Amino acid sequence: MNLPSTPQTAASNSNLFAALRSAFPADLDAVAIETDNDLHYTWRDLVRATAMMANLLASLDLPAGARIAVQVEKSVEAAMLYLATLRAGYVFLPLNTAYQSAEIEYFIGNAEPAVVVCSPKNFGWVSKIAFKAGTQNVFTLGDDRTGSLLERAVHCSDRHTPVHSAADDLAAILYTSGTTGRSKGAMLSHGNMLSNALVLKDYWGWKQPGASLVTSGASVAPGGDVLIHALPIFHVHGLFVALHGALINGSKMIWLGKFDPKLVLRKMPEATVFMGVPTLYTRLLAEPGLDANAVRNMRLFVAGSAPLLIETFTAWQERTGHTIVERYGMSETAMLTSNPYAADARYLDGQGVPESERRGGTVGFPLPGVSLRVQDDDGKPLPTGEIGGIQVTGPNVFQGYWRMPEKTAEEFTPDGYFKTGDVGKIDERGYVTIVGRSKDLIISGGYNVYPAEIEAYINELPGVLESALVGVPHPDFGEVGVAVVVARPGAVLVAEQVIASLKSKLANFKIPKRCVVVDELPRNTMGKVQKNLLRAQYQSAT
Ligand code: MLC
Ligand code: AMP
Repeated sequence: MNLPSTPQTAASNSNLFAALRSAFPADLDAVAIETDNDLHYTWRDLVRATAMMANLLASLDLPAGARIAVQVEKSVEAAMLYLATLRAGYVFLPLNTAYQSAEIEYFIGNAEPAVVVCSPKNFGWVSKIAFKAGTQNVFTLGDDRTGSLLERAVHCSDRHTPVHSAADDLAAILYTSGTTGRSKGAMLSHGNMLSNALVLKDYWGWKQPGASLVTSGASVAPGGDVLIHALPIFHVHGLFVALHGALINGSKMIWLGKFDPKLVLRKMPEATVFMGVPTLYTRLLAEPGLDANAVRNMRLFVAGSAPLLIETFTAWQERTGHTIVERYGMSETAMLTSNPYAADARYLDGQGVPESERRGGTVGFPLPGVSLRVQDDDGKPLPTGEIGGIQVTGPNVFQGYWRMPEKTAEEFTPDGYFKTGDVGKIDERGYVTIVGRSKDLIISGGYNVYPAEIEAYINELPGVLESALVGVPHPDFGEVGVAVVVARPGAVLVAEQVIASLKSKLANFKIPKRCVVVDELPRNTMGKVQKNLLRAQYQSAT
C-alpha cells in the first residue's frame, strides 16, 4: 500500500497552512468559498486575509506556542482565523459556541491563551473571564464580518511568509471532556493533521479542479469536487476532515452557517461531496425532496462522529442510490478508519482483493499508516472477530493531553498504542466494527456528553443526594441523556426544575432531555451504580 508522501526532512516546512496553500489552484481568482448569503471568496481572498490576520497575531509579540482561543459563530472569517493561526505558528483552540460561562472559564483557565476571540455579543462576560485568567488580548469576531479582529487586521500587510514548523510542533488543542468530569486538551501537531489530510485526499478519491468528474449520474464539469460544508467548525469533523479535505485538494466549498436540510438539498446539484454526523442524514431523509435526482451530481457522502444506524445506511441507499462511506475518528487522533471509496488495486485486503465494498454497520479499514488492534483488559491481543478495546498508533495520533502527563501516560500502552476507549472487533477481511465504549460517554447528535460532568452539576443542586446520567436511543440525535436523580431525605425535587437549573450552566446539547426522580439508584455488590439497568429501564423515555 502506498502512503501519500508527507514532508519528512528537517529542512522542509511541515507548516499545515503552507501545505494547504500549496494545493490552492493556480487561478487564485477562482471562487474558493460561496456562502449561504451569497458571498463569494476567491482563493486570493483566503491568501490575503489569512496573511493580514497572521500579521496581526505576529504584531502582538506572543510567546512561542501561544494559544489562540476562539469561541465565535461559524463564518468564513472564523475559518480564516484558524488558517492564520497555523500560518503564524500559534496554537488554535476552538470552543463550541454552546459553551456557557462556567465551561469557558475552565477552558481559558486551563489553556491560558494569549489571545481570546469571541462573538461581539459575548464580549462582556468572555473578556472578564479572559482578563481574570491573565489573557492580554481579547478580540471580537461576528458572523457578519464585524468585530475588532477584522478592524485591526485590515491595517496589517497582506503579505506574510508562513512560519517554519516542525512536524511535531503544536497546531491545535481540542478539549474533549473526561470520564472524571475534567476536560482534557488533546494536543495535535501540524504533522498529525497534515498526514491525515493527505491520506484522506487519496483514500476518498478527491477530484482536483480541472478533472472531468463522472459521477453515478451525470458528469460535473470541470471544476472538480465541490464540498457542502454544513458542520460546525469547532470540532474535528468540520474543522479538520471537511475543511482540510477541500483545501488540500484546491476544491470549492459551499459554506452553510448552520445545517438546514432544505438548503442542503437545494445546493446539492452544485456539489459533489457532503459530510455529516448521522443526525444530518436522518434529517435529510425526512425531506420528501431527497431522491436520486436531487443527488444526481454527488460523488461522495461521508458519515461519522457517531454510529450510523444500519437503517439510515440502507434508507440512504434506497432513496438516493448512493452508499454512505462511514468512517471513524476522534479528537485525539483525527481519522482512523474508513470504508473504502471504490475498488482500487492500490488498496488490497489480506487476500489481495480490492477493497471495494462499503459495509453498513462497520467503520471500514484502518487508514493507510494507521495500525489498529483489539486487546482484552489484560493487554492481550484478541483473535479475529473477538470483542475488545480498540488501540491505535500512527502519524495522526496526538502528542498527549495538555499539561496532563500522567493522564497521557495512562492512555498509552507501553508499546506506544493509544487506548481509544472504544470497544470493537475486526473481521476476517479487516473491517472494523465498533460495538460500544468502555468510556462512560453519550454521543448526542455528534456531540460528546460525559455523564460524570453532568452528574457533578446535578449533584450540586439543592436537594439532590445523587444522580446518574444514562444514554438512551433517540430517533433524531441517535442518543440522548436521561438524568436519574435521588432527592436528599426530606427534600422535594421537581424534575423540570432540575433541567431548568442546568440550562444556564451547561451547553445546550449537554442538557438531559428528560429527568426522573427516584427513591434510590440500583447498585451492584461493589456499590457501583448499575447504569445498564437504568439504560434498559428508561430506553423509551424520550
Ligand atoms: C442541539 N440540541 C441538541 C443537540 N444539538 N441536543 C442534543 N444533542 C445535540 N447534538 C438541542 C438544542 O439546544 C435544542 O434544545 C434542541 O436540542 C433542538 O435543537 P435543534 O434546533 O434541533 O438543533 P440544531 O441547532 O439543529 O443542531 C442539531 C445539529 C447539531 C445536529 C445540527 O447538534 C450539530 O451540528 N451537530 C454536529 C456535531 C459535530 O460536528 N460533531 C463532530 C464532533 S468531531 P432547546 O432546549 O434549546 O430546545 C468527532 C470526531 C469525529 O466526533 O469522528 O468526527
Ligand atoms: P470526539 O472525542 O468528539 O472526537 O469523539 C470521538 C468518539 O466518537 C470516538 O471515540 C467514538 O466513540 C465516536 N465515533 C466517531 N466516529 C464514529 C463512528 N463512525 N461510529 C461510532 N462511533 C464513532
